[in-house]
Amino acid sequence: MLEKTDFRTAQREAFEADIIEGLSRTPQKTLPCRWLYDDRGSELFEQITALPEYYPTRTETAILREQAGEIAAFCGPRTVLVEYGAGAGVKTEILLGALENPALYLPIDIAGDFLATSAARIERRFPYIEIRPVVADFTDEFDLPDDLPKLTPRVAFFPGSTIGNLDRDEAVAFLRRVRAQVGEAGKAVIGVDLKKDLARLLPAYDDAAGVTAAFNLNLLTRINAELGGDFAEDGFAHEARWSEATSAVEMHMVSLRAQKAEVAGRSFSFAEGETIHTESSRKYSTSSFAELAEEAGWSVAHVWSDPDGLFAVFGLAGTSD
Ligand code: AVI
Repeated sequence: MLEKTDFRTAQREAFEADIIEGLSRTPQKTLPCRWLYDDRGSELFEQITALPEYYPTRTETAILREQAGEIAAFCGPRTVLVEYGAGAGVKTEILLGALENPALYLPIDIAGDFLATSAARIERRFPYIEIRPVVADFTDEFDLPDDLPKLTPRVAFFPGSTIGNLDRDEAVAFLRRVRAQVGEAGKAVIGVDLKKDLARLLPAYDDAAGVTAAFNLNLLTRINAELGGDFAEDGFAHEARWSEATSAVEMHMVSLRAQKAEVAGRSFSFAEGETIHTESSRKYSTSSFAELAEEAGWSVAHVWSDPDGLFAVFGLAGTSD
C-alpha cells in the first residue's frame, strides 16, 4: 500500500503530466475535470449543490427520499452496498436508512481523509452497519476486498450523475467493471441527469452568484500553487456551453486576451477567445442511458424520476434477470 507521502507525490506527478499534456493539445486545450476537486474546489462544489439554479442534487435527493421504499425493495435484504465515491452524504443516509438489514457498506474514494471522515459520519448514524472504506480511484481498475460476504447480493450505488462526467466509452467501461465487481446477482442504483431545455440546463452551470465560475477558475489557482504556474487569474473567464454532438454541458475557461503562461517550466500561448475545456457533463434520455447500460451488460429494471422529468435514478440488474 502507498504511504501518504508517496501517494501525494504520485498525485502531484499525475497532476503535472495531465496539465502539460492537456495544455499541449491542439486545436482544443483540455484539462481533466478530476483536478477541479482540491480542498477549495470541493468546498465550491458543495456550495454549487445548494444553488437555486443547480437542480440535480435537490431533485435526486427528493427522488431517493420519496422512492426509498421501492428502491430498497429493488436492492433486497442483507445487501453489501458498494458506493463509488464517498461524497453523497445525505443520499447515502437515505438509502442505508431504507435498506432492510444491510450486511456491509463499502464506500470507495481516492481521497483517504475525506473517506475516513464520511465513513465516521455514517458509523455514528448507523452504528449497527459494518463499514469497510476502500481507498481507490474508481475510474480505474481496482479490486474489491476478497473477503466480502459471499452469499449476500451486492448493490452498486453511484449517485450525483457523476457518470455524466465520463465520456461514453469511459461510462461503458465503468459500468462493465461495476457489473464484474457486483457479480451475476448484483444490482446497481445510478443517478443520471436528464437532457432538458437549455434555458434550465445552462444556468445550472453558470449561476448568478458566480460560484460555478469560481469552481472552474480555481483550477488556475491550483496550477499556480501546486505546479509553480504563473497564470493571470483575471485573464480567463468561465463559460458554460451546450455540445449537441456529445449531449453535454461543457465548462470552458476563455482567454480574455492574447497571453502566455508558464507551468512547470513550460510556456503555453493563448489567443484571445481561445478556451481550455475543463469538464463535460453529459445529459441522457432514459432510452440513451438504457442503451449505454445494456452495452455494459446491464438491463434497466426500474427508472425512478421526479414529476418534471429533470433527473432519473436507474435500477439496473443483470441481463439474465
Ligand atoms: C460532479 N458532477 C456530477 C457535477 C456535474 O453536474 O457535472 C460537477 C459540476 N460541474 C459544474 N457544476 C457541477
